[in-house]
Amino acid sequence: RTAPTLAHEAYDPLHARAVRVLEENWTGASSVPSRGLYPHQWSWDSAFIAIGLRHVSPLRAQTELETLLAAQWADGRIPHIVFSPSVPLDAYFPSPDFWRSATAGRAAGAPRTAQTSGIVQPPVHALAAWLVHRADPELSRARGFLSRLYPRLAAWHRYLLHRRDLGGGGLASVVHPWEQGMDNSPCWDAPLSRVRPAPARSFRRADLDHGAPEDRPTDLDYGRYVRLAAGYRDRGYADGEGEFAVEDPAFNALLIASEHALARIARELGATGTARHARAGRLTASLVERLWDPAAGAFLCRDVRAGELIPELGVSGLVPLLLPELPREVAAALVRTLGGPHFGLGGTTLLVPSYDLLGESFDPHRYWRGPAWFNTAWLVERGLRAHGELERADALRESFLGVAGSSGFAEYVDPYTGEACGALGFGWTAALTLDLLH
Ligand code: 9WN
Repeated sequence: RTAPTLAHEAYDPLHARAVRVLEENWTGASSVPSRGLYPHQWSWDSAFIAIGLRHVSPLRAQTELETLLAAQWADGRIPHIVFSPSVPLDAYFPSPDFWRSATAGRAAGAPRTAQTSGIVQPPVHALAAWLVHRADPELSRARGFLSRLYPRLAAWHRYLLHRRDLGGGGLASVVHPWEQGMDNSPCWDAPLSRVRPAPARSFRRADLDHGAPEDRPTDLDYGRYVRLAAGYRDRGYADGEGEFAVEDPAFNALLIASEHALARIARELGATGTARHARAGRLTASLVERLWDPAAGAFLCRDVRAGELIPELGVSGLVPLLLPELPREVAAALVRTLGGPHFGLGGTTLLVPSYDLLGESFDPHRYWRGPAWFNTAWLVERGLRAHGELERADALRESFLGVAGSSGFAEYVDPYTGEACGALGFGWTAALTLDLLH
């Protein structure tokens, strides 16, 4: 169980290759999303990586989440990046000297011992913690894994549900596209267009040292990302005033799924969990009320500052399928949308594209503006299964495994051809491959 290397299942080469990727990305107490492009610990990457690691080393899976949560801020936020002190400053932008967590984040309770960013990422953590626990309950209990994590996860959800309810309707808002995790999705184009970009000469992008420029966000996107992040930092990371605030369906669906997981964790620890399940139910109702668009057959993002829904179809609007308690007609419509002309699943596409195939901004290679990603495919696969769509789930699983293997565990792929884009040997692609193999 505590062996220094991960258990291999030699009879399945895909399994062994995925294990090797996780082994290569492990740094001792956590994982990097990929060597090269992303040399630190990322929040939602770590949650997905732990979900895969639990099959080969429950101890590493627990440690992955513990390391991330050790960098939690006193106000409850889990930072989107925990920086590795041994990596040179210019290896990734924005680096610790941009975020200045220890000084700018002091009022919000940034940790003294770790350097972090000041924004967050989707709350997959309680779901991951529960799945990791279940992989080896004995080890988990012996190490007090859940009892140590529970208060931190509860504080994290409290932060999102209170400080981040910027729209006043019960849902959490993201204040930066990096927080939602689908950085340059066309869903952000309208709210971002109001942000005056920081001058290109005021920062140096490190991502272009590793990624093809045509597969990455543009310089104009980066100018806006920098302006928003610097503004947030200069306000001491206080929530409420920023010019960008969006309620996103995937972010909130993951919060709801994690709230259910937290209820299960509470039960495991001797409480009832009833209040948390009830809260998750109320959040699901708010999600449908505020973000469901019956005409689109999908959930949309709400631009909180403009007070309107954003008329763009992204994979984020399909992720709520993950929630088993979704009204039946909503789930049925989501399944139709997935297989229809906008996402083409089971027809023209191999995996779920990140954005509407028929949308004006669709680009099969540019990051979150069309390519298919493996974490969203995994979430949709789970959703199909939760709603009894077993054949579609099986087909998506097969396709996921085929493309993950043939692409070298790519960060993202062309949704039509499966051609690899971005980094290879990408952590969550390998981890979720393992999860689907088990
Ligand atoms: C900014 C690490 C992260 C993922 C995000 C993905 C990308 C970072 C970047 O990489 O974002 O956080 O530099 O582009 O969009 O989802 O967590 O893999």
